[in-house]
Amino acid sequence: MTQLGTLEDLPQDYREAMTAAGVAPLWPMMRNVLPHGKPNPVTKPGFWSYDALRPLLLRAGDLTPVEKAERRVLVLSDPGRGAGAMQATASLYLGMQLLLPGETAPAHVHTPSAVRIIVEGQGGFTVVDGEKLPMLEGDLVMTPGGDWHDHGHEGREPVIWLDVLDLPVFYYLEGSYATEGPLQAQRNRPDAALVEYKSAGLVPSRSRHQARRYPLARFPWARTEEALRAMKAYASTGIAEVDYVNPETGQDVLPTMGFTAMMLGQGEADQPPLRSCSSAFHVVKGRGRTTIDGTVFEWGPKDTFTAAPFAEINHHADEESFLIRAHDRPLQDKLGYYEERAR
Ligand code: GTQ
Repeated sequence: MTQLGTLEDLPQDYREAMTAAGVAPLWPMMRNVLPHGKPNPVTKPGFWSYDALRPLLLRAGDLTPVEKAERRVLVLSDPGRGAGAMQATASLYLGMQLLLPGETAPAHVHTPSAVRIIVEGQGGFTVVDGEKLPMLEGDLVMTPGGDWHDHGHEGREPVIWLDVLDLPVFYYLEGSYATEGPLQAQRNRPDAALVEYKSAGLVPSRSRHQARRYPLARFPWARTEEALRAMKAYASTGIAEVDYVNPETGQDVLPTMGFTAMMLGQGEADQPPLRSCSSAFHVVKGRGRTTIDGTVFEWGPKDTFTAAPFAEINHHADEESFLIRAHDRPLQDKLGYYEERAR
C-alpha cells in the first residue's frame, strides 16, 4: 500500500492558505474516507439488558408525564458514539418506549419510518392512517414514513415496546421532520392482519382490490413463531429464519430497513456470514450468548444488542430461542453495495 503524504509534510503557510480558502487536501484523509477492503465503523457492539432498562423507563413514567414527552422513550446509544448518541448504529435508531394505562401519545407524521417490536404489556395500540393495530408481545407493528400515527393504551399495566427507526439516515440527509395533528378517527374494523392478509400466499383479488403501498402494518408474533417452528421441525441443519415482507410485492417491508426473525434450537450455534449491513438483535424469548467482534454478550428475554457492518458474529443458544434482527440491508441493496462474505 502506498504511503500517502500527511498534513505535516506541508508548509505551515500553505496549510493556513488552504484553510483561509475553505479547502483541505484529500490525500492525508484518503484512507479515512476510503479505507481499503472494508469500512472502519464508528459503531461498537452494544448491549442493553432489559432488567437495566425497565426500571429506568418506569421511573421516566413517574418523572415525566406523556404530555411533557410526546414520546416517552429512552434511546439506546451506540457505545462507539458515546453517551447521548441518538442512534444505535450508523443507520438504526433504537428506543424503548413506555405508555401507561389511559395515556395517549399524540398523532404525528414524519419522514423516517418506525417499526415497533412489542416487549411487554397488554392493551396498547397504535393507529396508523386510521387502522387500529393491537400491540401484543412480539408483534411487529409498522409506521411507514409519511403515515399518520398515534399510540393509545386501554389496558391496566404499563406497555413497553422497542422502536426501530431509520431516523439516523434522515437526520444525516437533513431530511428528518414531523408534523403534528389531532388524534385520528379509527376505522371500526380489525386490522389487515385479521382481514385481508390472514394466510401466507393469499391476497385480496387484484381485479377488485387496490393494494395500499404498505398493505400489512402488523405482523402478529404467534404467526411468526408458528412459521419458524414448522421450518425448524423439517430443517436438516441450521437455524430457521424468515424475512418480513410486503405480502403484495414480496419485497422488504420498508425501503430502508429489513426485519428477520430467527429460531435457534437448544444448544445450537450459528455463524452468519460477514454482512455489510449493521444489525440490531432483540430477544423475544430464550437465553444464550453472542460474540460480536470478540465481545461476549450473555442474553435473556427482551434484551437487545447491536453489531456494526462486517462484524464477526457467533450466536449460541442455551435454550430454544427466538430473536428478531433489524438491519439496513434493504437500503444497501438499493444503493447497490450489500455484500455477504463467507468466513
Ligand atoms: O412513536 O412516533 O422512539 O416519533 C422516536 C420518534 C418513537 C413514535 C420514537 C417517534 C416515535
